[in-house]
Amino acid sequence: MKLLSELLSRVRGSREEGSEGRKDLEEVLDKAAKGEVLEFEEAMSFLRAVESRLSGEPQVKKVRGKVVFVGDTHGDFDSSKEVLRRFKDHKIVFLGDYVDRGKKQVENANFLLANYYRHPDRVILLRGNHESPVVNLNYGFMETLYHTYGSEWPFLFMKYNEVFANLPYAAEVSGLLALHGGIAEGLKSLKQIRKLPKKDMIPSDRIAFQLLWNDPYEGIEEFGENYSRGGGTKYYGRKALESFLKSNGLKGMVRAHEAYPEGHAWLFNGETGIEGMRSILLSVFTCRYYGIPPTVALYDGRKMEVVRL
Ligand SMILES: [Mn+2]
Repeated sequence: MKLLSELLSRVRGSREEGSEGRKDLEEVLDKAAKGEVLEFEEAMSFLRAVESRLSGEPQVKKVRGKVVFVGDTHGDFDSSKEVLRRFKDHKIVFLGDYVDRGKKQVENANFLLANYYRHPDRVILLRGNHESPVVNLNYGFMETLYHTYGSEWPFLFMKYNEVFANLPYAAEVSGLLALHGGIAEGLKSLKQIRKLPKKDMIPSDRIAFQLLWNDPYEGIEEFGENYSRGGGTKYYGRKALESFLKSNGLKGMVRAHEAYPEGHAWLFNGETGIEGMRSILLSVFTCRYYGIPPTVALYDGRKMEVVRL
């Protein structure tokens, strides 16, 4: 935490002001949208533009129409690219975890952020637990920036994370709740998510933290300590999810965060009224670096279909 605050004060200092990248933003966006690694000044002006657009996003995005849900990509630029190429007539809800672990983290982040910037109604980016400096300092992103940008890495590390802190926590997609980890203990209503503070980098809010970190577990009904992740994270059970969905007029939930062997998993039996939705919770994972098939889910408001990339 001390390192972070030192970084913050350095970045907020002289370098950011008065060193505007003069390159035409459109040109920079072209490069980023192809997943290219940008030069330092280009990257800063690109990220400032994306941040300003994201800062106007609500914490719960409302999405209608034909949708693809995409789980963790973790630097799997190829999967992200494939989704945009293959599902041209769909809106795409990315469920978070764009950086850390994989081989093309900067490329993946730039590609997704630039495509969001240009098509904010088609490319919806939600926040994952790795879109936080306390996580991506330790799992690969910081190192990647260091190797890419040398001594300038702290400025970009903080700027990417300022951008990430503006990503919405959830989406409401034709009766389904979509988010990275799951429901939180103490969460009763979607309104609570709508009111969560923006720019909460860590995040410090307990509900926000759990939305990004929690896992489902068939062995409990309500909430329990999540010993495998620790640090205040929780497991949620079928009853907890069922009552949250019911009291918020929702049919089911789609989340990511865990790499099941099949690339997806159905959890918590229950009726949704949606064809192909075999239970009230679908977990999906899309990164190809985990030895599992990268998987997405298609949903048009009536029917759910799991598809391998
Ligand atoms: Mn995750």
